[in-house]
Amino acid sequence: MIRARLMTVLALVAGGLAACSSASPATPTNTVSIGSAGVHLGTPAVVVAATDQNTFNPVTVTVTAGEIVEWRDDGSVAHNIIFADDSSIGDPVIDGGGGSWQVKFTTPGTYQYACTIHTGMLGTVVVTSG
Ligand SMILES: [Cu+2]
Repeated sequence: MIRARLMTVLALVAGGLAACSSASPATPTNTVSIGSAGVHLGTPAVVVAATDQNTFNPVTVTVTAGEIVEWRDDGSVAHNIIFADDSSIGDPVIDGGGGSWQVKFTTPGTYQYACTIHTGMLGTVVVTSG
């Protein structure tokens, strides 16, 4: 009985490790629709504030594949959004005073991004399969 339980635990651990090692790094290439500044794709599932304190708030957001994330800058400092795995899809500038930008994420994964204007201004979008 004890041995059977131990085997179950080991199997769960092994399964967890296998799931981790098989996950390839998420790359945004060809997985998103990009709205240029001021052009909206639709109603966002979540809005991330780019703040005058040089933070993204919330730092990490989770959406379901197909949903839209909007970045919005209601402060006075301009920011940008550059994705770690593909800088070509980023937005060069989101102006303060209500500037915004949207991305529709269509592929599950973890997408890390940064504002390259401000060192350490980082954020993550987690896209689940729903
Ligand atoms: Cu910034």
